[in-house]
Amino acid sequence: MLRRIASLAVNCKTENVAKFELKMSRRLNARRIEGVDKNIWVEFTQLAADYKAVNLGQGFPDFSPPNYLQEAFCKALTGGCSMHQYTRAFGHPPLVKILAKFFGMIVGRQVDAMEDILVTVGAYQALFCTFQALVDEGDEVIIIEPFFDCYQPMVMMAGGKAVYVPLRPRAEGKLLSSEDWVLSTEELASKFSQHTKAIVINTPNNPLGKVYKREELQVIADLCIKHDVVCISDEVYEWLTYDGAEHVKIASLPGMWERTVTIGSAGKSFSATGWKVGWAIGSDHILKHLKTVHQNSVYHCATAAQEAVAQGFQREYEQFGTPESYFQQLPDRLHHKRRKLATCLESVGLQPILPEGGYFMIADISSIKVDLNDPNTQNEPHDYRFVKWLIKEKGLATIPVSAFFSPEHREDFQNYIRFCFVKEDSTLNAAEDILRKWSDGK
Ligand code: IK2
Repeated sequence: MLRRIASLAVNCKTENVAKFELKMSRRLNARRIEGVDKNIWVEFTQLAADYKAVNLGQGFPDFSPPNYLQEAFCKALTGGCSMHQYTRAFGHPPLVKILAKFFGMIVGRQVDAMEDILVTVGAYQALFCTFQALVDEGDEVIIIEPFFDCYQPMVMMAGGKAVYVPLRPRAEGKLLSSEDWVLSTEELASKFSQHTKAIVINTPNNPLGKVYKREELQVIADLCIKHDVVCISDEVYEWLTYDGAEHVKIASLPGMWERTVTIGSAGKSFSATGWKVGWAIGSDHILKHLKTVHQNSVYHCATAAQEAVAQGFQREYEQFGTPESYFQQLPDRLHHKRRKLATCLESVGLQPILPEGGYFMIADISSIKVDLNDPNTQNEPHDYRFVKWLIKEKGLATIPVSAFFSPEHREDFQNYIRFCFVKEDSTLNAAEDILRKWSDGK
């Protein structure tokens, strides 16, 4: 009897679900999310977890933030009632004050803590607020390829049209450094039109590691000024440059502060990606529009995490330019890991492109011959199939680089995969082991 009742209940539930689905089958989803449902991080992070692969895929450190920052978070948590309640909607006052001081020092101008800064849930939300606030139906946004994959769906969801311009290898033959990937000034200029609202740059770049030189930024700045275009500058890896490469903020070039939104991430700055504290900085006449999106969506970010990041920046401000600064220690530590990974890749016949900055290194896989006859992946780009094979057969997770290109140019860039080197040496050693055994045919 009991079993019959249970079975009736299940049938009844199934019928209700079916009816509900039938009723809503006209169109449940909004049109603006069509075509943006696939996400590289969702797909490959899951695959890496399913196969318990050594993970050089997603860009997060597998080590902890500096002790002083962890202590600051613990102190914030025990710091009384206010740390557990809402704080100022556009950014916790101690955080916006120190960000204004810090970035004012770097761009060489007065930054207004209350007007020119918005604290967000990671750089991701800063990007989302920027596109939603500035891009209208029919506006064009120039995106430089390769690009962090979320720019394109965010432009689309705002009703805009992405217009792509690729960084291209400077010359045929061996490409040893991200420095060899350059923009053609003529090609870039040809992309600006009366519909262009904004251009997105990312320096140091994910996935290539390119750090734009002052002269390259000046070309972009001149075009922005000429065509009255906003520059969205994603600088989440700003402290991570190697071999003397200099990170330049485009907002610091003449005439650019007024038209630039600079985006940053405490997650990347302090190796605390799970805290999800980010920001947008720019002139108040732009920032006020981002705040409108923020107040109508997220409104407040986590108070204690902001307090700890504020303490972190306070310490960095005091130690700036000294060996005690984490912004100096982290790139020193990563410099060694970058060399270690490059040497390993070269020794197994993968040609790495040495990044000038950031967390990642891409490598050419065109000389690697493996049997990729998995019928489930036949229609996918070569690098997707290769990465899936590497995860499933060898237990090593990386990311296909064609995911960072537009559909128009994806085909030309199917021979690279991306490795993340912000990992413990033990993780890099485990990856090296896998690659060596594979290359030795074991
Ligand atoms: N902008 C860029 C260029 C990023 O790389 C990221 C984080 N990327 O991490 C995923 C990966 O590439 O493996 C963000 C913005 C977002 O930063 P946040 O974590 O602060 O939201």
